[in-house]
Amino acid sequence: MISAISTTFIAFAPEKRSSSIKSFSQGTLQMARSALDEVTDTGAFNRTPSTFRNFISNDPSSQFPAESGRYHLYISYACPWASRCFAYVNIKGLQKAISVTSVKPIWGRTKDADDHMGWVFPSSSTEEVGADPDLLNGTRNIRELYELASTNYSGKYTVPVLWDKKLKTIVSNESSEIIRMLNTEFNDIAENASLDLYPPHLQSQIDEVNEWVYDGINNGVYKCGFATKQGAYDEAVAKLYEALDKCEEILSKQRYLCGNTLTEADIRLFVTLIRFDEVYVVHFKCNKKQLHEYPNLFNYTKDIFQIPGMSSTVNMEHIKRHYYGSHPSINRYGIIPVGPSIDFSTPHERDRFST
Ligand SMILES: N[C@@H](CCC(=O)N[C@@H](CS)C(=O)NCC(=O)O)C(=O)O
Repeated sequence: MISAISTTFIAFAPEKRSSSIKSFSQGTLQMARSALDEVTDTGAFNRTPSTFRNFISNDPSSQFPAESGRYHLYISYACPWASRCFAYVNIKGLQKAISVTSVKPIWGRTKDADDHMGWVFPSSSTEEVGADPDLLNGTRNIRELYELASTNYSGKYTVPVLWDKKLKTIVSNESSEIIRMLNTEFNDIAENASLDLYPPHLQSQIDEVNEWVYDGINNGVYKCGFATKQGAYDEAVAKLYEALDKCEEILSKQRYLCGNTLTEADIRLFVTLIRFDEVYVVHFKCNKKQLHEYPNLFNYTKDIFQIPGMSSTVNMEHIKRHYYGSHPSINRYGIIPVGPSIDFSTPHERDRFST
C-alpha cells in the first residue's frame, strides 16, 4: 500500500513558494508544472528543487536497500540530469542490477483534461528508436508515474525518476543524489565497484567545483535559454563564459577537473558540454564561443565520451529533437538546425597527463 510507506516527499507549502514564479494554470496558485513556467518577474529562470529525496542504502534493513533487480531508472536521453544517472549505471557496471527505460524525445500531451506537455512513452517498442513503453507500470507518461507514487503531488514531472519496484514508489527524482547512491551503495553487486567518483579525500574539492559548475554551466545554459528579459540573459551568459574559461584554464594543466583522476565533477560537466555546440549555442543563445573553440574543454569532452559505457548514454538525435521540438516559447516552429554533427570519437591527447 503506497499510502502506508513513509518516504521523503518534500511538499511545498504555498507560503514557501517563490511568489514570483508564474502559475501553471492561470488564476490559481500552483507549483510550476514545467521548466517553461519557472521564470521570475525579472525574467530569470529559477529552477524549483526536486521533491522525492529518499536514499538507497547498502544496509539490508533500510527502507530502500540496495538489491539487484529492485530499482528501475526512467530517463530521457535528451536530459542532461537523467543522462548523468544513466552514465553511472553504465560506468559502475550496474546494467544487470538496475533496468532503464527512456521516454520519447519530444514532449506530448499528458492528459486530456488540461494542456500540460511532458515526457511520454511510446505505445510500442517499435514506435520510436531509443524509447520504450513503460512495461513496468503501464503508464503512458512520466506524469502518471508521479501520480502513482503520490496522490497529492503538485510539482514538475521530471526525469530522472528512480523507481522502487517493490514498494511501487519513487525513491528519488534528484539526479545529484541518485549518482551518489549509485557510486557507493551498490558496490556489493556493481561490476566496477572499485570505481569511486566521490572519494573521501576529494569530496570537499568536488563539492566546491560542483557549485560553480552547476550555477555557471549546468544550470547556467538554462538560465541563458529561458531568460525572458535582456538583463537576466546578460547576467547568465557572462557567468557561463566566466565558468567555461575557468574550466579551460584548469584543464590546460590537468586531465580532469579535480586532478588527474576522473570524478563526479567531470561526469556532471560532461553532460552539459556534449550538448553545447549541437543545442545550447543556438537554442539557448550560448554563442559567444563554441565548445570546439576551447582546445582543452573540447578534447576533455572527447576523453570522457570515450570512457567505456559513456558513448551509449549520448543519443544526439533524441537530444536535438527534444530541445528544438519541445520548447515552442523559444523555438516556435520546432525547426532543428543542421549540424554541426561533431565526432567525439576522434583522438583527444588527454592521456598526456599522468594518471
Ligand atoms: N533537479 C533535477 C532536474 C531534473 C530536470 O529538470 N529534468 C528536466 C529534463 S532536462 C525535466 O524532466 N523537465 C520536465 C519539465 O520541465 O516539465 C535533477 O537534477 O534530477
